[in-house]
Amino acid sequence: MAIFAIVGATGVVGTKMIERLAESELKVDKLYLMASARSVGKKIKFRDIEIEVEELNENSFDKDIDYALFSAGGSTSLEFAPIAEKNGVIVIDNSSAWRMDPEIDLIVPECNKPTLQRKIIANPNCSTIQSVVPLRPLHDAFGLSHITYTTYQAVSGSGKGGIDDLLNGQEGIEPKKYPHPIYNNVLPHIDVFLENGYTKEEMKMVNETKKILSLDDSVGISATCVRVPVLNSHSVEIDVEFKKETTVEEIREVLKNAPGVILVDNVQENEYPMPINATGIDEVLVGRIRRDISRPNGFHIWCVADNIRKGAASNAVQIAEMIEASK
Ligand code: 2RA
Repeated sequence: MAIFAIVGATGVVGTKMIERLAESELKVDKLYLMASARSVGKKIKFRDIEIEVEELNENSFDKDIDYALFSAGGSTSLEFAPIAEKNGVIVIDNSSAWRMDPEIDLIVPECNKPTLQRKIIANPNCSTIQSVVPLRPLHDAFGLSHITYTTYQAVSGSGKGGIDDLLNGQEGIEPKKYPHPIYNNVLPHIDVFLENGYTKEEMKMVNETKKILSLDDSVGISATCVRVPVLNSHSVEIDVEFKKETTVEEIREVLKNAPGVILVDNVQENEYPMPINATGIDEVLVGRIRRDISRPNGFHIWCVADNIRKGAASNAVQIAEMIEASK
């Protein structure tokens, strides 16, 4: 039995957190829904009850809350997660604010376990989560030596603004969220550009992968992140090199038995992972596994996952499920 709060309850991810928590087998004694002042009073259904959204403020965590799932942006997390933590709440935070703090656990339940050194746990970036789920067992089996990611990210990753830009773009309406139209277009630009020429999203993939899989600096990682005109579910091409020699068959065998992975790899029947098949499920779909023809021990792996479920809401709920199961 546990008492939950969802902070940012009316956003795209917050709404999915409510839905995913309702699906969970967790016993939820009570759920508080918190958001900014403009959503106060809104009623949202959770299981068979209606809950009124309340305003998030510094007294919100005076109540007896066990877990607070945050998806309200970095500045809200920086301000309110420590207040919740001080009140004994386990915070599972979907923003990037805490992810690279050395005292903070960055958790994908299929890959690593929280130490709970602090009561704030970070939920990784969506495209990182779906990539490390298949990479964890492959690293354990063959040892990663190099990774190059190329992503094809859906507009739902930008929240309602991204979805609106794609749908409005079909009607010829100018974009508001993105600097260019996303309808009938592709943007090699996610989050802000940094001094090294990479975007923040690309560096999130690099740094978070290292932290989650405890990789040392001998493992080179690079990423190119691209926004595509797809409503939901991100696709990632993982170009990977292993330390140990292996084969496509051995990689398939590992992934067939990997937690959180569904192998969809039968090109003779045109079967491979696609966003339309990943949306609505928590598993990461993996396929198109092939040996790189240009170098030894290099392979290509295509993976697709629902960025709002496994890439955000479901991963957060699974972290709570993991902690509850360990009690
Ligand atoms: C995106 N990674 O897809 C972000 C969402 N966290 O833009």
